[in-house]
Amino acid sequence: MSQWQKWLKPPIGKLLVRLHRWNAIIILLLAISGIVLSIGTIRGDLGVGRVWLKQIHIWAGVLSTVLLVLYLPNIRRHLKQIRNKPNQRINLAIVLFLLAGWILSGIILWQLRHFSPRWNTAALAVHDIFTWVGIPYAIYHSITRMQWLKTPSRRSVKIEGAVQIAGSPKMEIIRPAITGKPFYTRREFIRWTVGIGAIAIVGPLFLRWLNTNLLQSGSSIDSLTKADGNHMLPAPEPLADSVSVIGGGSQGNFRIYTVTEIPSFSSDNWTFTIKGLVDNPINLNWEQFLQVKRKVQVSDFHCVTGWSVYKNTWEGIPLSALLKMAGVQDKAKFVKFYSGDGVYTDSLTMEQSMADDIMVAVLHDGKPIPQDLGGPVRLVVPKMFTYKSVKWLQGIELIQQEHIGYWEARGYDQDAWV
Ligand SMILES: Nc1nc2c(c(=O)[nH]1)N[C@H]1C(S)=C(S)[C@@H](COP(=O)(O)O)O[C@H]1N2
Ligand SMILES: [Mo]
Repeated sequence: MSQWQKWLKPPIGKLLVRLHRWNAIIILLLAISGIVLSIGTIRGDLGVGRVWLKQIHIWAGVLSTVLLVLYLPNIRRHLKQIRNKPNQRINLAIVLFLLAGWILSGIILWQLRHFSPRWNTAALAVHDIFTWVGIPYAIYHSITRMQWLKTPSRRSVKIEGAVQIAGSPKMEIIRPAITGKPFYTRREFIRWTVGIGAIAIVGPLFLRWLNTNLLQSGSSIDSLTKADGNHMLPAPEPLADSVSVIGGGSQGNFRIYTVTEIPSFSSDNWTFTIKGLVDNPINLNWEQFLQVKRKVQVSDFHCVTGWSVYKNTWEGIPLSALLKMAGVQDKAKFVKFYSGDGVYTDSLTMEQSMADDIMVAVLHDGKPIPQDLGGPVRLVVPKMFTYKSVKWLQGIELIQQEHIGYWEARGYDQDAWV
């Protein structure tokens, strides 16, 4: 066998060690990139790095799939090797189960346009839950398997009943050799400590996450409404359809995204502007804005990262009505949207902007949109991924040249149709 062949076809033991090491490195890379990606509040700091990080995460996932594929043909021999080691068998089962869940849900999220929003939402939930369980498990596994933990505990069994020999530095009596079996070995002790410690730390965080992201929907918006930092007076009077929440109440949970600090607004200085290639530029204060006729619609909300919120009852001004008020000139080819955060923008073509379900929304399920969800006023573009749905909308400009939006400039697809 040449060196090359030897490298490609190592003895099973060596192969498993090698796969194990690579798997550990890649899981670490996936954990770090995935956790950073999932933190909504640092999106702005990451900028274009977010899109890069997502690509790294995806390709690390592909690599981890390749490792699994290289491993699987050897599984029978591996099982034979560990047939008398129940802990290792349990560990193997857990690891394979975790990898399968991460890989399958990851593929759906990666190719989300080929799956329905329901599949995407389910895949994201699986991906997240597996991470909440799997990463603490991986940490537990790596701590409890560390070599320095292994050696003394093994030794302690061997020297049971022995007397320490003076001048033998490596000998160490872990517990006095009184009689019979110890209650636990040092290794078991550490395993339990690490395990219980991990559950004590991660458990409450996980439950909180579960509660805000998967379980309650209406009530989490209620708490956002209570904590709302906007001061918009008077409060908008909901229409009858909003009061009765004709959509029955939204289903699912918004993840709060922003690329800046979350801004807050007051009716004292809030304005809404339409400018650019229009015959009647518009500049409304809050009270005037509330005079404009509103409508109610029910629509779904799909983020390109995989989560959705269904059956939102939005009340607001149809974009087409506002554009009509402003008198769009023929020269105008694109509609540009400005967020009051001073950073986020996006745009639609003139033709796209005519869709009658695009709304400049003021109420969600009969209540003012809270600050965290883009209130007092946000854009809603139901048929497109919601990076188009600009939060804290304060300005619209009619322009001739195409404008590339915040996320599109950082790598999101120009084509945002769901
Ligand atoms: N001003 C502003 N608008 C924004 C964003 C943002 O970061 N800033 N994120 C967009 C993205 S990617 C999504 S999915 C939705 C999320 O809305 P939510 O934070 O209300 O859930 O807002 C969109 N509009
Ligand atoms: Mo998004």
